[in-house]
Amino acid sequence: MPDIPRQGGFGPTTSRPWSSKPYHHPAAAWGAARSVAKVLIKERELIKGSAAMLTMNHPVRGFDCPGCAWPDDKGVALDICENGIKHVTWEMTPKRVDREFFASHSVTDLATWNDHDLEDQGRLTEPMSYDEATDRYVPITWDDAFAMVGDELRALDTPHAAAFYTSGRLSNEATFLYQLWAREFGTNNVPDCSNMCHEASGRALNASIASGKGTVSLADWDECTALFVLGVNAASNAPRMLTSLAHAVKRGAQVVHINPMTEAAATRTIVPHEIGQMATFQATDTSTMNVQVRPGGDLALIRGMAKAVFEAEDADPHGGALDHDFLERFTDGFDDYRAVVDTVSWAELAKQAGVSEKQIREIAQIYLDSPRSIISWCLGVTQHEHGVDTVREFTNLLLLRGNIGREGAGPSPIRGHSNVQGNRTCGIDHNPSERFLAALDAECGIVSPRKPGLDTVKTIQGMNDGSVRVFVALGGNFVLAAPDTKYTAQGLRKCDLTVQVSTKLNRSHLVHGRRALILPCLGRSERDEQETGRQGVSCEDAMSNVQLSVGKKKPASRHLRSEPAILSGMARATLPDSATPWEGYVADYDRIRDSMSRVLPGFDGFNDLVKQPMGFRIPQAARERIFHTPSGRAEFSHAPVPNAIPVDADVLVLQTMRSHDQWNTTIYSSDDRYRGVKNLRELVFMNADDMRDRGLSEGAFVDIVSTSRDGTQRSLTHYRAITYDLPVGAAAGYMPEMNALVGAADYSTQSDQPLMKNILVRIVAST
Ligand SMILES: Nc1nc2c(c(=O)[nH]1)N[C@H]1C(S)=C(S)[C@@H](COP(=O)(O)OP(=O)(O)OC[C@H]3O[C@@H](n4cnc5c(=O)[nH]c(N)nc54)[C@H](O)[C@@H]3O)O[C@H]1N2
Ligand SMILES: Nc1nc2c(c(=O)[nH]1)N[C@H]1C(S)=C(S)[C@@H](COP(=O)(O)OP(=O)(O)OC[C@H]3O[C@@H](n4cnc5c(=O)[nH]c(N)nc54)[C@H](O)[C@@H]3O)O[C@H]1N2
Ligand SMILES: [Mo]
Repeated sequence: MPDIPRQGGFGPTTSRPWSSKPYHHPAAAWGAARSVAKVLIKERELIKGSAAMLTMNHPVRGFDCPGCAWPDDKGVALDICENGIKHVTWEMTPKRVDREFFASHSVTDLATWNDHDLEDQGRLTEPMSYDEATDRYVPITWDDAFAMVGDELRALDTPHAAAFYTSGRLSNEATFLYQLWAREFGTNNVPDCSNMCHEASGRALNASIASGKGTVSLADWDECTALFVLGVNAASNAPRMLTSLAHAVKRGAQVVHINPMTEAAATRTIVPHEIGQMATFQATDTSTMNVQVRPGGDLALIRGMAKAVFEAEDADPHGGALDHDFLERFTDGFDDYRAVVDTVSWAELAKQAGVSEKQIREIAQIYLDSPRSIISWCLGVTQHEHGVDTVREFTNLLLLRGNIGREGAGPSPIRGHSNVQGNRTCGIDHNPSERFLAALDAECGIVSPRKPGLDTVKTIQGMNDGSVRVFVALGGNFVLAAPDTKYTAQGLRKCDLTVQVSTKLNRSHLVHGRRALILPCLGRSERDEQETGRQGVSCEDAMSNVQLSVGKKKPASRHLRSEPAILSGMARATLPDSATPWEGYVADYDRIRDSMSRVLPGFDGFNDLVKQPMGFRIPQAARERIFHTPSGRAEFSHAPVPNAIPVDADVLVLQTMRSHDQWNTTIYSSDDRYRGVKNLRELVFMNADDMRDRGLSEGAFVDIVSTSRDGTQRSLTHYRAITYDLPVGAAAGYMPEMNALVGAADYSTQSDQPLMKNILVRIVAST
């Protein structure tokens, strides 16, 4: 056992005592305001930061918030939130990581620092390359850096020995150049964070309605009469959604939260934009019902709702339980779906969902009483083995009552990174469609490879078996974000070259290949000047709106380059004879957009559309009830109800999630406000009965041992057990620390997503 018990996890080191007590205040209230003031002061950015905030998400002059993908609200003058402000301030910090910093710290030394302290050093300022002799990063010119990338890539036996990762922050324009570079070079190896995030949603929706995206807009959220929200911690991870939830409850809509944990957004909020509410401490409810489902039990619960719909139909065939006209005209596979619903008993559904038949019937009644319903979800649904089947079950339920392709109704996944959806739209897809590749080839005069590429999980395998030799990352923090931290690190260390295009120092710079580059780029809030003047880039939010984003701030260093410029430099060095106008694209991003307008469906007139206030919404056939599936209809799926209950009684299902005070691998503090925890991240939340069964008192040290599908075991020791209102058999803790417990073999066979919400563990008192 360590002398001083660790408490910080990957957050800042703290010797303050930890504490845990239930949070009783409405979400987003003064706690949020106080926390914003604290971060602004800490970063000494109070004045500048506040001024910048006024242009964030502004319909004409602003830059897009680099935080989450929730859409901007036209009706709100200042559409910002606590976590967006924290996030952009973190980017705008006046602190700098310069060549003197790297000269005075070896990589071995930096590797002992905690993750918070690495990022907290500030913004990267110039390109650096790893020098083995001194174990330090040393300055390198941009041209030499590009040449190194080009040399290493051209030396590979096959283009498939390179992988090009992206985290979902890259603008649409940069994305288009990135995938073009990879494909012109000859590979579809473009793994992305979406492989760990909403891959399941994309696959399911594509199979059901031939569109990988949700079909609803914010206007639909304002029109719906019932909202079912599954597996999202909105108050922390999509705080602007609180406004929509509060407005829905106020207008009399039903808002049902389905989650093993009753999160803060499932209670009440002080609507962030309503200053009057803030001043008078008036809270609005954000929920009309909360349901604590068993981890992985969502499919069973939704199927139970479908069963109740069929029973209502049988009891009164003219009562309108089913939308016969819609089913007849627009769907395929209804009879088989009815059959799979009929075969499963209420007892089995209730057992698998961990929710009583009575309560499932109550939720179903809300659905039956609602003329317009939306189902919305995030990682609590996707990061499970049966994520695809579960999202398809949402569509099944929606189809029964014609809740797709009309106002106020439809599926609405909550995306993660601010442009993760746009990345996919613009070609980051390891398994691209022939339609996309043909259009790309026609526009760019290349011959794209047709062989499917590697996703995140397969890239890590490839690094480890030696088939992937060069790894390029546009943003993100791969080594911590990916599963099986040790195995991922081992893979990265085997590479010939690792390239990280980043804004801040992070762990992925320290766990590197034989040769390594850190290439610093402009952040979204910064001015991007090229040959023809100031450039803007675009992003797509979770509801398919594409908007221009123009940075205003002076760049953190004069050596920084924009992501398009860095990509173009690397591409030219890799493909010296390429006919692609790499330099021309960078001189004027309108030219990138012109090319994109000819490749991407719905992007005709891209340059004009994107410059309108609030941009434009990508047209979507499924929204108009046109389904480009093989049958030409929306497809019912017929998956059996999966078993969600571990075979061994002493095994708990552990989910790994974010605290309130973190952005994925960036951890601002070791507090988790809405869950009432302070100064502690190395914890595991457990049900009181599960604690008692194991003889654990509050805060006791425990070891957590996971057993992978391949039988291997991984463990974390000296975590603190904290009682929490979770279903018996469920446990929860924080990512990215707990990626150490996710085995390389533990990914969904349906989505290839790592099972980050479904780790089978045994928890025992530490010795
Ligand atoms: N401030 C902030 N904002 C963010 C991020 C951030 O780190 N910080 N990250 C961004 C990214 S990339 C993403 S993908 C999103 C993530 O947004 P979330 O999906 O909210 O992320 P998590 O913190 O992983 O929370 C998962 C939620 O699912 C619930 N859950 C777990 N298992 C189940 C289950 O079996 N069924 C159901 N119904 N629920 C379950 C958990 O209790 C928890 O409430 O947020 C984005 N926004
Ligand atoms: N166990 C577990 N693991 C998870 C998850 C989970 O729920 N549980 N969630 C998964 C999910 S949903 C996701 S999306 C991934 C997130 O995985 P990633 O996207 O890989 O990780 P981030 O922490 O978002 O990346 C942060 C880094 O991005 C860089 N950065 C910031 N801004 C910019 C910019 O403008 N440009 C560039 N080039 N770089 C920038 C900074 O250097 C910063 O250190 O993690 C996944 N991992
Ligand atoms: Mo994500």
